[in-house]
Amino acid sequence: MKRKLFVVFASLLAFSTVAIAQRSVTTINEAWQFQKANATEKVIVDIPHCWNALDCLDDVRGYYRGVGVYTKNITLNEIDGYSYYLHFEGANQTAELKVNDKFVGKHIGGYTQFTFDITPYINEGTNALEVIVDNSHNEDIAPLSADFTFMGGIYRDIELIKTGKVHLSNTNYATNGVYITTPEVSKEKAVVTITSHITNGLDGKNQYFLNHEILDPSGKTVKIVKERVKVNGMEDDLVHTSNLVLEQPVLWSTTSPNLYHVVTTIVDKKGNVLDKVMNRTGMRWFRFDPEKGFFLNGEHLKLIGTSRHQDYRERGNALDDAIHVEDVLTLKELGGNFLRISHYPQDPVITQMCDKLGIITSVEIPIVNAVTETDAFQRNNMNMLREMIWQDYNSPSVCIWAYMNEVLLRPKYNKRNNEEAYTKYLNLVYNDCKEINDECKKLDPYRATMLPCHSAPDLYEEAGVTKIPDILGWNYYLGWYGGTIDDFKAIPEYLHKKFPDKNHIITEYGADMNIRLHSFEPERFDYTPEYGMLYHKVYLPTILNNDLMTGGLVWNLNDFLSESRAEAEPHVNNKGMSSLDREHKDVFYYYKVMLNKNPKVIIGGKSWKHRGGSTSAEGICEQPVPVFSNMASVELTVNGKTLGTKKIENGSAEFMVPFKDGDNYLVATGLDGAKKAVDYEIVKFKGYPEKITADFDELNIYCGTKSYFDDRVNHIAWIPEKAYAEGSWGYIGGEVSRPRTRGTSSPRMTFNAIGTENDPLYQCQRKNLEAFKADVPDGQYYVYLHFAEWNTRVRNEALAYALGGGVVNEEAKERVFDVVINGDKVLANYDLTKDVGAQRAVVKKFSVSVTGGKGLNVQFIPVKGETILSAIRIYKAY
Ligand code: GCB
Ligand code: CA
Repeated sequence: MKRKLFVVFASLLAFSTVAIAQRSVTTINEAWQFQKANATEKVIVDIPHCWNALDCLDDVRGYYRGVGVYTKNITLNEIDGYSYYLHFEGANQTAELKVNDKFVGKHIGGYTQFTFDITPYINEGTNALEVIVDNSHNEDIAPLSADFTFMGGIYRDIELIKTGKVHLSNTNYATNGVYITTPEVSKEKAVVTITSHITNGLDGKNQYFLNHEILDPSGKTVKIVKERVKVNGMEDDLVHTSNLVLEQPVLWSTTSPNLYHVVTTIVDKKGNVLDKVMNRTGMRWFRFDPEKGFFLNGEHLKLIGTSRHQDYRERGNALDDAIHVEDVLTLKELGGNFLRISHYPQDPVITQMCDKLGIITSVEIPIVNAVTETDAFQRNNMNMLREMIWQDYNSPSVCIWAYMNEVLLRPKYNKRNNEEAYTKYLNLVYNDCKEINDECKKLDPYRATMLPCHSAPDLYEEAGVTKIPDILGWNYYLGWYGGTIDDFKAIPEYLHKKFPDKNHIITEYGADMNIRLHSFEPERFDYTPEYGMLYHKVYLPTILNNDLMTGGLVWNLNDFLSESRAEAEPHVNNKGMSSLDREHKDVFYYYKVMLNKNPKVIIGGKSWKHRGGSTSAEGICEQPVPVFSNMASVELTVNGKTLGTKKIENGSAEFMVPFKDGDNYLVATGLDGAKKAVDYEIVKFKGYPEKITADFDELNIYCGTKSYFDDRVNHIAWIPEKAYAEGSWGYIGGEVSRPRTRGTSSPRMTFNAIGTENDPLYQCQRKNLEAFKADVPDGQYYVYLHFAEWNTRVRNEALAYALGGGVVNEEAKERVFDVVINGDKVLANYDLTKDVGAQRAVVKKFSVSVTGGKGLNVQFIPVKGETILSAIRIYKAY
């Protein structure tokens, strides 16, 4: 029998060289004409294209949500005997295709792939394509609201698929028509089921061979299945299932991500190969145990990783494959073994990469925060669900289908004033949830389901939805939006006790960390990576060390765009381990040493590009520097001098480093028995002498804060204020402005400072100050005063996510003051709101001659209300 199969296959190979009408797939991304509905002119764009790439970051509230039309002519030279399809990897959020002015079809949903059959609409020669995309808010399409920006455009590749008339289906949920599953896998054998969908575009019944050739991870053919299939004339979707068994399968795991390839061909009676596609699969089994967690191929595995959004600075959602690929490589480098593909299905290269690298995944449909009480809404959800499942069905990395992120975050009704509507709404959520979960189980009984909830277990229990999925996901931000960091330590036991028969995954945890801010006295809402570090240093060990917690996922792999946010980086959520353009923050290195086994030592502070501090008479400024390592101890030398050896605890040791102005050479040596690992770093440090000397050059002071600001725009190291002392510099009088929050106060105001990218600089201020003095030598100076009026009558859109932590907007109070520099009134009756309006960054530059050894004295004299100052730069011209 085996021999016979081999002979058949050999002849099949021989024939494949004279194959007719083989499939070809080509991207058609270049040179589309694009026009927004309100625009008068067309522009030429390339796909991937996102029309919100820039307006999602600008100072104007909102971003374009509407229609965008893409047109392009393509030339088709072989029409007879072929079928043509257009495959879209994704367009947000509805897309209607016209070919030669005729309506072909419409797709709903911004995150799943879709394919249209254009064969009936084309002719030999030039064909006009028109794609009408619309990202307007639509009550019937999820997501309705969320903490990310719903950017429009054809933001993933478009492909033209050409096949013969008899081929594997292209229109079955935009896949290539072959679905592979492994219902039963063990070390001894794997049961593999392959379901094929065949399209016959010819008249008349016919008989073909459907062949599956299975290649093991080394590329060796281990099985050939040859089946006879009979298709009717113009048969659209013939379904054929093949079952096979592989002996001693090579297993797929996170450490050895071995992939099998399945080559599927349709062959006619003469042996001509009519169509051929390749798919991947992996042999693995897994289970979730509520007491013990997750098991892959019988071995326990703590699921650790991150969630991920799909955007990038100034590209919006339109990323080339390379960045998607890089993101998954980054997660692997981190030591993560899990990616939560949230809150929607992403570019197909994402799951491909996870399969290749051995990263377990969950994929979810984009229902977020709320549901609409229409049938259309749920029908769209169900369709997206089927698209998601079939499009990633063959992916061995996908172990979980997820749905409904924090669906009860914004219930439409209030229990107290409208109990009836509230109960009805909760029932609807329950029914929708149940229908989705049932469908997952029906289409794919071999994967688990997960419902990611916000930190209100009682509410989800009340709605009954906690009973539905296999896994409960929980998004916890204790120590950020509310509570304390340490409160999280009790959460694993708490959840297990409350829902003992479920597995629990912390699907999100994180704190906002702006890469440009730093503090040695970190506190909540200062947006420094140092505060984030305190947070992660409690969350990660808690998750790692507790078997009741199946896994934990950092929110988020990268910073991501979120229009309604106005914080340290307006329109951006800063909880990423890396920035919007993928620069790593310190927490990234903490995870890297904690999650990797091979010896590593990494000096922290790598992302602090413009670092500075106030230097002593000896020209030294001592600042703490963390060194991350998974070794026993670490030694740090600075400029050739050792700072001693320290024990590594919880992944790091901290050294007080005596920085001097200029380049500082840091070398860290990790030690662990005979093992050694090294890292080095050159830190360019800007020293601002505390005692001002004759060679004074410049001073850049950030007021009303203990934070440092790394100014990436002007390449300035801003250092925190201090009180004035003779021979030195500093403020006189006043206090730090701490905006009120619900319950407490915040170290900075959160708002978009209009007219600047250096928003953080304007989000702190010293108020009621009398003066800023600097005992500078005689000479000609520029003095730059930075401020912004925080308070405005226009309220920022209430942030759904600022659960208890949000700054409370104060009513605008009148504020008028004079500024007097060395006796000259340089600003009289200055009123920021009157001058430029509230929430706008203002820099007033003054040219000052300092003579007679008097130094600089910048006085702030109130006329009405408080005086303020956010930052001051003093620069000696000559
Ligand atoms: C959440 C949401 C996520 C937000 C995150 C945050 O719970 O699921 O979409 O981005 O919190 O940062 O607030
Ligand atoms: Ca701004």
